[in-house]
Amino acid sequence: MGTVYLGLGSNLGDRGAQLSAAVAALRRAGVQIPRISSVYETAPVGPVVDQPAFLNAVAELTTELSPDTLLDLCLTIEGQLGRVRTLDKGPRTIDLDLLLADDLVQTSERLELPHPGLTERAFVLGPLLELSPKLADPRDGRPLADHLARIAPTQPVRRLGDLETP
Ligand code: PH2
Ligand code: MG
Ligand code: MG
Repeated sequence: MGTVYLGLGSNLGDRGAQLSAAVAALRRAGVQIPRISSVYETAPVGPVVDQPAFLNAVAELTTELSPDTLLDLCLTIEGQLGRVRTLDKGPRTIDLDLLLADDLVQTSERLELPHPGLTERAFVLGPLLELSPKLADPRDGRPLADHLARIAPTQPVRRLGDLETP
């Protein structure tokens, strides 16, 4: 594997500290993170509307780990940072989602790439395109910027600033 884009989200506790802690834990595990987007504050999207606002960011990862092994690592880090899985799509201390892994298109039971929600979520596309504005969807070649332009009017995101990383 080469470049992976990872979505980070938090809407419980010290949201910024948890995003930073996840980045630190990935680096400790040997994952290289050359670039991280700004942090955005975003209103909840999806079926659970009545939950706190999220902080979201996207990190660019360079790793030789396979997507499945990287997913395992992300799940371990989520657990270490106190994530408790209660309500699906509900509040969480930390959420780490594999968004894109090079041009890989895969559908397996535990991992779909690109992330199935990628083109419908401004809280993902905003920070992702900040890092790499020309990215296209490997499933159909369509620029991801076209999707962001379509959904941005109904999903405002607010750029806060840089993530504090040690
Ligand atoms: N994550 C979800 C559901 N809804 N909304 C925002 N704004 N940010 C998220 O990270 C988020 C969400 C499920 O993973
Ligand atoms: Mg998610
Ligand atoms: Mg997730």
